[in-house]
Amino acid sequence: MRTTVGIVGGGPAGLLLARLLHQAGVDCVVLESRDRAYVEQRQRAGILEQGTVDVLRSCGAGERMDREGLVHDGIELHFDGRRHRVDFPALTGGRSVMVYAQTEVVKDLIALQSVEGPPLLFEARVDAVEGADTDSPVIRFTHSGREQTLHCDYVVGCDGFHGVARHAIPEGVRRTFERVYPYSWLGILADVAPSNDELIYAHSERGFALLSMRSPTVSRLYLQVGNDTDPHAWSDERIWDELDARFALKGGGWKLERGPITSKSVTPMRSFVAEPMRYGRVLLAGDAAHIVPPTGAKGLNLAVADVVVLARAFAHLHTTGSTELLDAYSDTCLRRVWRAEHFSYFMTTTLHPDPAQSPFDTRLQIAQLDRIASSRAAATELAENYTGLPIG
Ligand code: RFL
Ligand code: PHB
Repeated sequence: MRTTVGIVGGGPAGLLLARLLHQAGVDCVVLESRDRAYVEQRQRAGILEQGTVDVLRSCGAGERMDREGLVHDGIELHFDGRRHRVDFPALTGGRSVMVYAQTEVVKDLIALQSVEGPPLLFEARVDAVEGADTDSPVIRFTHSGREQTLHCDYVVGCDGFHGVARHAIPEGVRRTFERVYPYSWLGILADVAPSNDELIYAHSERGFALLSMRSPTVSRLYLQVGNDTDPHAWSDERIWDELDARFALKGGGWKLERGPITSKSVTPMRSFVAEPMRYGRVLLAGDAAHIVPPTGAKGLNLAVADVVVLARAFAHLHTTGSTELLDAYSDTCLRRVWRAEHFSYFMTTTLHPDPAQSPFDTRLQIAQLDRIASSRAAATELAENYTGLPIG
């Protein structure tokens, strides 16, 4: 088997890259280790930046998103028993975000690809990427119990944080930067209408809580918990009681509605960057190259920005024969990646009490949140980052 661009991983990064390359007339093949149902049901991100929405629309994957997605013009912050709304369009010259789950983006991209191509193989586990520093790197994978080889002009690793492609970059070349946080998120899905029209990010001395949603009838909520928490050690009642306590406002005025909980899971929080994002003819995109803690809602959006830059670079190579944009790929992406790393770190450390922190640290967090609530400049900084900086 031979192709121009071999794509390892059929998550949002791999699927969108395949779509953009297909439209640019560049051959590619996607190899995904899991089956289709698993990939379509993996619960993850919920917030699409304006730029992500624009890309999905322009590549023909925006029809259901525009019908079912919910445009959000702001978020609420709860802290010190108070609430404050951050108005995105007013602070950013009209930008907003869309609530449309990653599961739905993935379903839409797979549906398009299964009709129009390019080839997408499920249950094709990549074992190794070899020859990054040659003109023809190869992907070794196992499909239907048979070991196979895909010869490529370029390989793109879109295989997430636990993928294998990153290891094609030699140890001596690769630098990694990492921070692990002393808390995790317990996430639930509940069959109940969201109790607020917009997301609520809540700081409290009991820990962080987030109210999000998947649809007008399904709520998605998160609680800060200790690392290594067993989600099933938390009864439904304990989860709702704890959410109530963390969202509580002085003087009341807002109520969290309860409903049947249909899923519980725990996600650790990590910041991670691998540099460079390219070595020879192997390139990395999305979570394969960088992870952010989910508090800034940036992970999926960064993956989309990477593949937009990459697809442009391959299209440029295809039409002009020049590798100029490919050569600039890593530097172009890393600038945006580090901005998002900083924002995600800022949101995380401002909103989560560290279990080891002192009352002094808690007062500093409240002072920072109060600054966002009282200064247009501070609120604008949050709104610009949250709605997303321009791609490329
Ligand atoms: P993915 O989605 O991990 O996809 C990688 C794919 O590669 C496959 N794979 C392999 N295939 C073949 N051979 C191998 N050896 C392979 N190894 C792995 C995997 O099966 C998988 O299908 O990475 P990608 O495409 O880079 O996409 C990144 C996003 O999934 C991720 O950044 C976001 O989900 C992060 N994230 C959020 N991002 C946002 O932008 N907004 C949010 O609101 C948001 N909320 C979240 C999140 C992530 C969360 N979790 C669970 C980590 C909330 C949570 C709770
Ligand atoms: C989600 O809906 O899953 C979600 C929303 C905002 C975040 C993280 C996750 O910051």
